[in-house]
Amino acid sequence: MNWKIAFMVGVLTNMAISQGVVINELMYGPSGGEPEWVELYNNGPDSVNIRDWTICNKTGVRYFLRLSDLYIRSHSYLVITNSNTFADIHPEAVGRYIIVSWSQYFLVNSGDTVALHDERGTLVDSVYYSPSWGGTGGKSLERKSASDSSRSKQNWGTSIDPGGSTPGIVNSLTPKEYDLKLSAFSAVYMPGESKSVFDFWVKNVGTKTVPLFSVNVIIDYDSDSLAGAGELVATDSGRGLNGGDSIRFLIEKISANPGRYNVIARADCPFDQDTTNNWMIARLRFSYSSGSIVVNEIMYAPVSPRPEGSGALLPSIRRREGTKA
Ligand SMILES: [Ca+2]
Ligand SMILES: [Ca+2]
Repeated sequence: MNWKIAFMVGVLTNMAISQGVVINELMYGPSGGEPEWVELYNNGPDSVNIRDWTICNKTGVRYFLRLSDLYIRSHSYLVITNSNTFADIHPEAVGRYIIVSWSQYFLVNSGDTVALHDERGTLVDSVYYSPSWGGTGGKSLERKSASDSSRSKQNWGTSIDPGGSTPGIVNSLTPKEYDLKLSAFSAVYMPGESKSVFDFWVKNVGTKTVPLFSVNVIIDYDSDSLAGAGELVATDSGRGLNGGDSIRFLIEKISANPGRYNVIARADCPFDQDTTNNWMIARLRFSYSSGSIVVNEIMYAPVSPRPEGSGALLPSIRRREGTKA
């Protein structure tokens, strides 16, 4: 079965420990024939065997998750539901869920308890939710931080995922660890100097420092919205961008083809967890005030206070010595 492949590869040498598994997301009020489900997340460093673990609601009736070995790998998810119709609605979660034969209405919509016990009957995690926490309107109730308390209302909320829930994947309310974002972009062509100037900001909206990333400027000469041969006109890179910080790139390109084209600026980091916000499009504008406009300096302006010139954040931006009158 698919889930065995997904959860057992390479983890058989680990001891079963209960630390780290949390109740991470609840679909207690589904719509459109979707079954109720509970998402578990292993927040610990080791794989966890959930053999003989149980789940219960406020009735206290415990349902076994699994009577044989089943490992949840570190930083992985497992969804528990009671019907395979779950896979019809969430095909993306196939291989990340198991069936537990709880009653049709396991999670009461007006509020309930969900508790997880290990094979010795020790409580692993529990949640006492109510609709005031979120999770109504056919959307799931998501935990924001696996490390913060499962019993704090502030740590939960309604999923903001476009699909209304995130079974088997990171929660939409959980701050991403690695997420670069293009936050502003303009492109100007100056015929008098036969050059284009691309001016854009990259912001780290994740929580962790991005050690290295690249930026690319693409002029879409043939208007197919793709980076074709010869359309990548400039590249650069940045280092050590802390969470919450921004950095400005000011790149000049001599002899870029004049014309009215769309220009794409893009930031690339191999472990970016949301690449939908990594690029922006600008229209290449013309400026005829040659000689009066000067690109003079790079501005590096982190949002959070830090000493300038600390060395962690100096990208190789092309700079031009200005001749401002
Ligand atoms: Ca999720
Ligand atoms: Ca991103």
